Amino acid sequence: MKILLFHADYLYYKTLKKALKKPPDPPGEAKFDSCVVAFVSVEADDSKDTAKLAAESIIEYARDMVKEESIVIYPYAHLSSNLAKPPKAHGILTHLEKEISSKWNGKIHRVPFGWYKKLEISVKGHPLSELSRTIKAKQPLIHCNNKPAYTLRDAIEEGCIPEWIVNDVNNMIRESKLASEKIQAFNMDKCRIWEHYIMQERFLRKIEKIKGKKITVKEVDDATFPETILSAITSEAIDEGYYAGSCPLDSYIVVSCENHQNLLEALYDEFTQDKIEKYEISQGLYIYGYRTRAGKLVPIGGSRGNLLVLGSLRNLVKIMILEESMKAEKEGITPMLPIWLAPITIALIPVKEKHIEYAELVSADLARHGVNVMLLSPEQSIGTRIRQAAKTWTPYTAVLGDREQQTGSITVRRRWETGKQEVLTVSALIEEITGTLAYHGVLARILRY
Ligand code: A3S
Repeated sequence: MKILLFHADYLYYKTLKKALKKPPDPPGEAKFDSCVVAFVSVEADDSKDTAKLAAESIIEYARDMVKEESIVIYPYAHLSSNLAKPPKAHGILTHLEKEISSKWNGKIHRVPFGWYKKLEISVKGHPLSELSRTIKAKQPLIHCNNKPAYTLRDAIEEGCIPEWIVNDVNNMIRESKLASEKIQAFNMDKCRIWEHYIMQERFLRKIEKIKGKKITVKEVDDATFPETILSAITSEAIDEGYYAGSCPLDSYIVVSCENHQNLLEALYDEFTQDKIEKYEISQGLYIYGYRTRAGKLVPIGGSRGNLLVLGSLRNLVKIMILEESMKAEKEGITPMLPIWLAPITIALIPVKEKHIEYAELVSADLARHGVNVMLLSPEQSIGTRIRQAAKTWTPYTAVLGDREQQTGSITVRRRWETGKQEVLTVSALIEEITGTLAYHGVLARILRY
């Protein structure tokens, strides 16, 4: 939706002639003294949600910016080349009017739609008296059936979310001070919190009933985990249509039990009547999921040995990696991601400015073979750049200097071989990496890596 906002001394209009065969509004004539005028072009992608956001924006302009009490909505089809068809545009404009009047104590008038009009306007001329706005509805947080679901209602209808969750979320928001504070603090949407407040509570109670004892929830210590890795892993999944929570209050439920599948089936009986599916993603590491009506696999848990982790895909990946790294650290091993899961496989570190060209050649060669490369140019010292690569957990780091450039080689450190480095030809390194990348487990496919 495109909006042109004016703070006017007056506006006068008179409908003269039909612009549509059957204009949905009757003809009219009116004059308004001091008022805010919003010329509005409704665009093809607009929805009632857009109208709601537009209403907020127009009210904010009138109330906070120009302190005006009267608003005039003027249908105006000249601000966009992607207009909504008249019936839809009219529907959205009437909704916009409704939204404004429900939140606005001042006057509101909507100018007739579908007419050629005589128009006179006098704009006040102060710095805020002419503004434009583009309003887009927020990005959806839940995807289902391959297309974004803009509302919880869509998601329920697609079978992505059972209705009780929505009712519980609504009650929770009404009743829980804590929840509403957290929502405000993180500017979170209802959809985003459903998992954390509702699923968690609901599942905890259910698990306690099944197991007959109290369960506590762990908070993930984000400081120990490179957030960049997590976002890279999970954003792909979100695009693919899997719900992967990205709530800053990430917490997860870890249960120690024997028959994971039975427990999950009991927990998810409200989501699916089908069997919970189980996949081995790497040795001894399993992921569980159920299919939505649209056939999408929704990951719900992961396990190693007796340990079952419940939560969003993001949490699953996170906790599995965390558990792995804690185990690794205990054994004195540097924690790392499997090479196929690491968003960036190799960091290239040219020693000096003059080595950048060689580093770019190597980088292009690696990229041609599907290897994700991060090139850290020499603005900082070599030590700083090596630490930077270590922080992002790149499995390989390579320093490129005179010797490498002259011999067409690359000096490689592997994250899992602390203190060691090896000189390799670029093609030998490519062979090593692509050999590992060729193994794509189920999780890799889910995550599209
Ligand atoms: O196109 C003829 C008139 O129908 C209305 N209209 C729209 N308004 C906003 N957004 C859209 N997508 C619209 N599609 C149709 C407008 O009233 C439009 N008329 N020349 C002016 C009237 O003064 C005009 O835009």
